[in-house]
Amino acid sequence: MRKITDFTGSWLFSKPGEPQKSVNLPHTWNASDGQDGGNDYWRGTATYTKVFHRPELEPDSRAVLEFLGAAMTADVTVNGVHLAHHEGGYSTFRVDITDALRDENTLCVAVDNSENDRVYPQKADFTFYGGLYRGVNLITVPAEHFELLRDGTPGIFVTTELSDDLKTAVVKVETQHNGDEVDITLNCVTITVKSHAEFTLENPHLWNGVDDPYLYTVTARLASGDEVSTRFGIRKIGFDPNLGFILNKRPYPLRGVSRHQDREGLGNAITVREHREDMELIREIGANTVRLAHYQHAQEFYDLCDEYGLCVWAEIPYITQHMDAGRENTLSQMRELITQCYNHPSIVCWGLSNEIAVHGMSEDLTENHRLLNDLCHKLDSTRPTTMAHAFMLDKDSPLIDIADIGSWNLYFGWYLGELSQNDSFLDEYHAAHPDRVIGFSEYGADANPRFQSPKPESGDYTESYQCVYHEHLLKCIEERPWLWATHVWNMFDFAADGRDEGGKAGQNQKGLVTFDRKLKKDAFYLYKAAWNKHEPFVHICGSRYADRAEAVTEVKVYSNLTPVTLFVDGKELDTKDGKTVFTFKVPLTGEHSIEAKAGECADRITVRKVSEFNPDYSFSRKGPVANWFDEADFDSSCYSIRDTMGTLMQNPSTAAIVGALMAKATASRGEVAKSASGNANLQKMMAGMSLQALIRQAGENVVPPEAVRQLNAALQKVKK
Ligand code: GCB
Repeated sequence: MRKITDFTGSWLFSKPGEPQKSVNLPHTWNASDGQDGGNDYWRGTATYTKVFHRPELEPDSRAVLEFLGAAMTADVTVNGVHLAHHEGGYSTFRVDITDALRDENTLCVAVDNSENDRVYPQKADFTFYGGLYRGVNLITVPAEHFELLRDGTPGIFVTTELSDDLKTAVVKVETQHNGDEVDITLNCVTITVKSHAEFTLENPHLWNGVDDPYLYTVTARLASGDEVSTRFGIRKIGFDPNLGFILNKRPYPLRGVSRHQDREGLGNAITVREHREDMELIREIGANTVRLAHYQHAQEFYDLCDEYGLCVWAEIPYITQHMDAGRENTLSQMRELITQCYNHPSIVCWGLSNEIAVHGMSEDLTENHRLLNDLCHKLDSTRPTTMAHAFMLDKDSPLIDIADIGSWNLYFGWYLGELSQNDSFLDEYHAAHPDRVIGFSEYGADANPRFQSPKPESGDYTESYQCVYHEHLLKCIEERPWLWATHVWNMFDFAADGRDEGGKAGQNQKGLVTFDRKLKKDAFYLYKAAWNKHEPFVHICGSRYADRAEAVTEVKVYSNLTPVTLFVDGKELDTKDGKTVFTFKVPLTGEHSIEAKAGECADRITVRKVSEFNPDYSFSRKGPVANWFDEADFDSSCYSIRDTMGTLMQNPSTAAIVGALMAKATASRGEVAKSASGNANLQKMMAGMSLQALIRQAGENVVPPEAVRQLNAALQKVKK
């Protein structure tokens, strides 16, 4: 019989330069990243040691260790014998340790998250935690058993084929084992075969997304008693350039969010509790899809997606920068992802890479994608491949045609450009490529809920601008049902060690929910109002914007009900009909209680009239950024940062000044700055923007206020 022993307890952890300590798994040595600006972001090799007795084994039984996540590479040694080396921090791998066992055993796992040139990810906007951050199990199986070692296989694979009228399903079950025959059981029918069985189901109960995510279970059993089982779903998926995503023959636009797995204080060492909590929040917002970025997530999470009917974009961390030495690693991470996740009905596509061409194209990069794409098709003929492209990728790049369907990461209205450019980009691309299936794989804006503004602007990190941004983007995606999937970047704030901006070091704050999952930002309720059809609610934005200097303030209400009535100090102010967003103007005289009511639901905030804007609400006003200049700094007969990039690049002197700035920005941060130098599309777009707007969007850490002042002074020396 198969026996699984939990190996998460009683490990000794040792990291160079620190005394050994006892730890339990899951564990990462980077747990506090994101809270201290990455000062504690140590990357290197640490070891986990565990002593254990020989497990009870029948003759010819095997003992196999299962690692559910060792970031990023691991070397496994038992009693001094090196048994395995694994590269890739997000997948399961298993090691047969039988022949190295003694009565008392010492297991030692050296785990390494240091920089190298072959294991992805090496360059990306998230923290590369190190550690044994998921579970470890000891599995013992009889001599005759299902395969365990090859790519972390489940040993059983289910492929379903559903007839066009959705009335008949053929369920094909394949098993991997070393026995002579196997009993495969589905719906109380058992078929004995060498390894493959087929079942035909009439009127199958379909897996129908969030409406009815029905799951079947199939079990396979060998004469030795070794048994595996898996859940699966019966569904038909389709992708159409004009209709978008199709589930069981009906258009079913995928609208949802992306998720990184980490959590404040825990890093990536999370448990089922955190997975469930994340899923509850994603369900509350009413999403029907989740992009599990930018790597393989825990099996528990794909299981939850199966159970709740979310369609999943699954991907490997082939991201930002192609490495010539990394080809084998992309292939092995993809092989593991597909092998380990094949049976999840929630997964609808395999993501080959993310913004991989931002540092330029190469033969090797293209070839790597072809190989990956072929591998996906070979391992799975039922799901398409996709890629997330950065907006500046050449629209005719040969890369675009490699994957079956495409998707774009667009940040107009945040990193650069205007909100409306999201709409025009998508429309122009759709018109130019009517046969391509197009998705919107990322869009978002950072918000620190401490920051508030009556006049939200791109780049101000306010919760208020995040709302303005997402109101526009929600409309944009609602008007384009042909987008096969859209994913907000991101559902949760996450650790990004390289960042220090918006009042928080080490975090990307594009989440709709904070890193600790304790605070839902106002924009969370915008999507909840648009997508959640089951839980009536009303939400008043700006509860954290209590002190208001304006005489008449705007109060926005998000609700999935209509009409919404606003009461000020108990008196009815106005009632609005509409959908999702309800905007009211409220005159302020002192302290007011503002209440919104819709149906049975109500929400209340308190605001106060103050004489001056409360500087605590502003990130930029803390420093001199908002008041960089007096009018005296601008002589209109000379160049200045108010000129467009196009104008500045035409004059050799000002072009040289701007060129030097771009070089500096490139050195410090930003894919946009990096790729701008060699990218014609991007340069064209930037030509129409003022240098001041570009700098504001790049952020203070890229171009600090003093540098902006010096830059403007230098430009002012050049006569027009
Ligand atoms: C992107 C990346 C993602 C980043 C995001 C951002 O395009 O794909 O990994 O976190 O932008 O917030 O800048």
